Amino acid sequence: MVTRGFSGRGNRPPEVRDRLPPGQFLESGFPVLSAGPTPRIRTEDWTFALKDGVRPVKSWNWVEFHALPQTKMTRDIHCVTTWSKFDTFWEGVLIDDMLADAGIEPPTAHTLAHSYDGYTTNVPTEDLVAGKAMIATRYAGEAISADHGGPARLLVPHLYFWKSAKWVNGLQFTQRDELGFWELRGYHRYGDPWREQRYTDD
Ligand SMILES: Nc1nc2c(c(=O)[nH]1)N[C@H]1C(S)=C(S)[C@@H](COP(=O)(O)O)O[C@H]1N2
Ligand SMILES: [Mo]
Repeated sequence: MVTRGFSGRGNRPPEVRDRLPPGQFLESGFPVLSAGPTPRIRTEDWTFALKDGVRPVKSWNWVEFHALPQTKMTRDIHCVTTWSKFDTFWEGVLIDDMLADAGIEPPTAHTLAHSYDGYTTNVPTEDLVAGKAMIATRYAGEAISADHGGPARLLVPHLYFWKSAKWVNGLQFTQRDELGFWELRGYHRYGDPWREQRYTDD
């Protein structure tokens, strides 16, 4: 009997309670949540593009991307469907290191992430920098599986997990805060789990 009895509601040890945002429960598995079918992208076909509005800034193929500094991150993640998972371990490239390689400072305060399945999600640029977010290519020591967003997914662990776009293939800096797929469908534009910002007006 270690965490089993604590995975639902009720008695939780303080070390679990203090790490669970309001309305969340502790999940030990790793549920898959996708709005549509899983795209299968071969790494030799994969590219990632940075854009300032419509202007291309820089793009990387798989090999070029792996020549960038690689960073490890262990973080708790929180899905708006109320599961949280502790200590998930990711490896990839910090957005900071992509910007450095592109030789730019973030040009705007708003960013829209784009994915191979047409999914988008908006994140304030400041939530992507200063070591807060990465483009992850590995999970738990292995290549990220296609279901979980491989070859590469955005990881913004301090926001609800819908912000962590799977099959990500670009970041676009935008002049205004342009809403993404779920944000246009009633989910909160920011999505802070600690403030329980699930839906538009929360
Ligand atoms: N491209 C893309 N990214 C996505 C989604 C999606 O449908 N397409 N679903 C989001 C949602 S709602 C969640 S909760 C997480 C789920 O990630 P997982 O399937 O690895 O648990 O991915 C997010 N990223
Ligand atoms: Mo979700």
